Amino acid sequence: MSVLSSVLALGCALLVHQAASDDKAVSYSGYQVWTITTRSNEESQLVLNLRQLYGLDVWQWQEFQSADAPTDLLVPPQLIKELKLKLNEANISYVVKIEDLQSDINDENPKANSSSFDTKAAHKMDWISYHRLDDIYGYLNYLAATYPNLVELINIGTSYENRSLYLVRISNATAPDSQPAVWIDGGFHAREWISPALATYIIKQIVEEPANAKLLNNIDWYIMPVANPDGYEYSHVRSRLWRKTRSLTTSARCLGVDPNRNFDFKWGGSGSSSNPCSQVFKGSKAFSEVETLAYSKFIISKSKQIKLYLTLHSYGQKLLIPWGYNREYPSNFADMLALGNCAASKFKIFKYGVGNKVDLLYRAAGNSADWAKSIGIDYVYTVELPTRGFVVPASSITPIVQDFFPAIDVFATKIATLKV
Ligand code: 0X9
Ligand code: ZN
Repeated sequence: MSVLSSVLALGCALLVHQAASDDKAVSYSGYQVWTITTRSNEESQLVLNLRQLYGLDVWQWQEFQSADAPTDLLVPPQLIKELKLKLNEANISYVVKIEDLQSDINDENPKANSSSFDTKAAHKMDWISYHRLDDIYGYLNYLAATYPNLVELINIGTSYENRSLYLVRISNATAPDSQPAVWIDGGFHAREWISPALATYIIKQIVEEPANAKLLNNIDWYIMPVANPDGYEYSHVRSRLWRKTRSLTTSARCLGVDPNRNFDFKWGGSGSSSNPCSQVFKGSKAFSEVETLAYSKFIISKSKQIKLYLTLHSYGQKLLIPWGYNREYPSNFADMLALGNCAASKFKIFKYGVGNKVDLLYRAAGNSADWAKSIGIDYVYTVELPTRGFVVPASSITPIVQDFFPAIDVFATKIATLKV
């Protein structure tokens, strides 16, 4: 094992985060996010050592790029002084990206619940605020009831904490499973609130905007806006930075599995951890989580049809192509890259990087997109949306989702030509 990979393994294993007491939300008062820019392998190594030493939550980093590679770190108030000193000593530059995370959290969602005052509205969904699961499911229900010939609400199972796992099928086909299909999900990682917002926006555009009717020609859409509902709700009411599921583990202190390390392809490899307290905990076995198991069973049941798989995450402004377990490329990589570049060329406000997951980020064995590719889906992408962190003012939702939507047309045009 190289020095780098042994440090990485340790770094992942030692990640710590705040636990919420039963009734109170976790406070991030005084917490900062720093962007550290390393200019050499030595500097990257030092930052990795610091991550490991202090058990820091890393929000974003690149494993194999040393030149000017930014790392975003969450710095607890009690470590600010010491870490500053360490970085200054090593002559490593950094900027404070977020001065006080709690004030960002307080300002993030000012209109929350405001639409619920309108008791006559058929649903409470909009794209000027982040919504709780009830509002999102209420909207899916509303669509299924209002457009019964187009939208079917599908319950694929129940979460660990007993919430329904819902997705919608949008199709105007008369014969079932006769045409190519697109899969889109959001809300894998609980704290990445922009992703359910985009998934629901895409649903709205396809179902409710007559100008987009062409997207229904020859394509079935399967869209699951909240793949990890327990984590999503927990991130709303208890701990804004929650990422994982909420299942019990062998550690009484640390709950939850990273759903994006829990899939049955190269499960347990690099970039995942066997420590339940880690943010990238792989779980006790592949598909240990009821959510990932139900999700995988449904996708397998449609695997002949599904030609495009998009899993929406934040953040990083990137369109990522498998494999992610190792620095390797599937046989149709060039084809996926060409389509990805074509889709990304539609973005006007945000410039996305398009490329292999490990080249642009890091290794992450057991991730869902690798699994989707491994079962034979042709075009597979992980989207890292263009936010500046996990906590993003709700006023940013509209520009981000509107900028993204034209890419859907590019993907659809390609997929509609494929044979089932
Ligand atoms: O680490 C992840 O699961 C994804 N990033 S996130 O910040 N949304 O958690 C990235 C998964 C992409 N796959 C690889 N980098 N291998
Ligand atoms: Zn994510």
